Amino acid sequence: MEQEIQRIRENFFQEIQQVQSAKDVEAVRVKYLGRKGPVQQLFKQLGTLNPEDRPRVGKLLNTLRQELETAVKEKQQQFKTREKRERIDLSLPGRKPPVGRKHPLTQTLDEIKAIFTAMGFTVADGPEVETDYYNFEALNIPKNHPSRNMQDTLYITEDILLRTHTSPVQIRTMQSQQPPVRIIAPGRVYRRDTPDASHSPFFHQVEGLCVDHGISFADLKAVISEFARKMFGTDIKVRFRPSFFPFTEPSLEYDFNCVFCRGKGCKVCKYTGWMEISGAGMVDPNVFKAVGYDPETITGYAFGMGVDRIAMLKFGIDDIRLFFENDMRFLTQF
Ligand code: 2U9
Repeated sequence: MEQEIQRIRENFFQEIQQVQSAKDVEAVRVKYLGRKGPVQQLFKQLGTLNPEDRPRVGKLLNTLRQELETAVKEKQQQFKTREKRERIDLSLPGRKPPVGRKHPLTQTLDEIKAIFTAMGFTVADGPEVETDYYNFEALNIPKNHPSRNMQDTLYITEDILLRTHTSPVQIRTMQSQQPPVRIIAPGRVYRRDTPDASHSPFFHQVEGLCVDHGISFADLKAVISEFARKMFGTDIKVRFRPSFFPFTEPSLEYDFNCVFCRGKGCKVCKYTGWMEISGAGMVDPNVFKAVGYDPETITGYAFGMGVDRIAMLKFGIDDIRLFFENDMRFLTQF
């Protein structure tokens, strides 16, 4: 019987070392320690031994059963701990939910709005589908002006179109209130353009308008210069050049120092040291007449700027189409 006990011990420990799960451990326990298992069968045979051998063999059998039961318990505990660990490890840090972010154009527009509202402007809004009257006629743009032709403007009907600038918002605002007016009009505008690195059939503008008694060209230059400093840093320089727009007289175009070389000259600014930003001017008297303001008693200035262009300069982006392709590899950089 001693050889049989040793054989059972060796077979059991060989099998228990191979188990891969709590289920395997239970199968080995039932096989060796169950009612029909070899250990139980040997206990039943104790009665057939000589009386003087029974105590010694019984002790050996009890020792065998304890060894096997201890080994089964240890294995069961191992798998219980591992399962628990695999199930929930409360010591792990929480999973941070992905946080969204504002689009670079929205970030830029928010900053432009903050700069101008700090200077006393309010934000005005208006329809993107406009009439020929509000988009051109009221802005002193004559019927035969090139910007009105089908090459540049997206018409819906003969006199309904997608606005080419946010100027109609200024007209609507002046129709709805007497001076003073101090607004910025941000929004999406549409041009019949073939998309390329610097053109898009739709883009984003902010136009400004300030109308009151005694508004001068100096006020316009001051507000544009302050915007440049707030947006691109206090060391930025601004340049004003004569220009022409049907809705302003006199008109100018304004340039900022190149934000990359700060005016020294580089590839981005084509070694001029300057970046063209947009246009502005004193509101043309015909525009005031169109809205019922008296050009003899009030004056005002207006300016425009392309948000996409400002954002491209601010973030160093060289292709306007990147704003609209929703590529998360691009958008998650801002
Ligand atoms: C009213 C009167 C005058 C708005 C102005 C510009 C000059 C200008 C550019 C903005 C980006 C064209 O698309 S763009 O490149 N705009 O250069 N805009 S003056 O003048 C107004 C507006 C409204 C009633």
